[in-house]
Amino acid sequence: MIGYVVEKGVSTFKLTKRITVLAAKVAFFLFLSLFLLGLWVNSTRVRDSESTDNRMNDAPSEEASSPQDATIATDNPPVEEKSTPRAMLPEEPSGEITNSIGMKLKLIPAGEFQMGSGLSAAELAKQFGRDASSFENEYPSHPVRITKPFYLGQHEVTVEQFRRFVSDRDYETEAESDGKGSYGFDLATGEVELNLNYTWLETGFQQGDDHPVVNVSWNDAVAFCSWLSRKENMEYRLPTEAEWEYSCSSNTTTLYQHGDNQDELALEGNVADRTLAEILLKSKVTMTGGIKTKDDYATTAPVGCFRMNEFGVCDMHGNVREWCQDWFGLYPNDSVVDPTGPKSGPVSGPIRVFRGSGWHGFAMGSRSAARFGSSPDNRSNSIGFRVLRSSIK
Ligand SMILES: [Ca+2]
Ligand SMILES: [Ca+2]
Repeated sequence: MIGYVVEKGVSTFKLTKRITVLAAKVAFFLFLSLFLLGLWVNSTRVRDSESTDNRMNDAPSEEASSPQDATIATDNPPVEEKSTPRAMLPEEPSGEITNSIGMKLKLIPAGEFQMGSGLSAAELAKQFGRDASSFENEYPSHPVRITKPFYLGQHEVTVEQFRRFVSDRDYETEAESDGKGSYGFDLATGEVELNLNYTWLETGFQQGDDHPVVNVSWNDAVAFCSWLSRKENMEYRLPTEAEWEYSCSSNTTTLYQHGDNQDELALEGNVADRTLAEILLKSKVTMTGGIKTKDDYATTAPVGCFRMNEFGVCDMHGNVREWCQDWFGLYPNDSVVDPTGPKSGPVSGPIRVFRGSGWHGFAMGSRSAARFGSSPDNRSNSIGFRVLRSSIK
């Protein structure tokens, strides 16, 4: 009985166990089926999602011309990249750039130099046969630090470049607008004449489009810079006197960028030379100064005819004199950083600086340290300008 019961109990136990095992298998199968079904549904959703994203991302490039797709693209913009927009990146300084009017500009590095004459006024007076007082405004020689690189026009502003400004702005130079005209030069007579008919378009001598513009006042030059600044959304201006001398001397301490021999100016600057002297022999005028060598130009030369200096700029010593930004003032006694000159003109009258010599200037005035000044509304057939552009926008 016990055995039966036991047997029966065993039998009952075995039956119960089989049912339990079977139920477990069914449950496991159902669980596995549900699990696999779940995986499949989730996978399908992911695929649908990826497919939709691809369509959204592809739409602008594939159907950019479709207004409808353009709207879709706008409503569902692609994920924004975290990179900085290109326009916001700082501009990489380049050794040379060409601007929107074809003007080449050279990158002038930051640095230090000794501004003013390195020779005493007595030594200069002896060398050039002048009174020492002719050089007194070049002292004291003082250290100047230029802290930022800048772009400087490789050449003086040309007639063609100035014409673009005049045409675009419908601009009238001061020589045209104030009824006084400017200065012309007649090679046949050797005479310089102030005449209403003389303007930047008429100088009395032949000028091509690639010659430096002259008969422009300081005010005209500043107006040109303002026009170019607005046109390119960059800062253009006249160089300060310190920036000009730093660029002209270009790491040299001699009178000229090539050395101290004035007759070698013929290699790197158009000044009053034997070419002009020989032509004037036929006129009533006799030229008593000027270099003994020939630079082959009696009046203005096309810009860039002469060799460039160490900074890559041309015609700093000659061709035309160049307006600078500063009011004319006395030099400081101590070292200065990025000087901009006096805040106003001197007591003797408002005078703006111009630097370098020109086609009828003598070697004395071609020196890197030589200084000149004139009223900002003055104009001359030997004064032009070049521009400076900040290196970073
Ligand atoms: Ca010359
Ligand atoms: Ca010049």
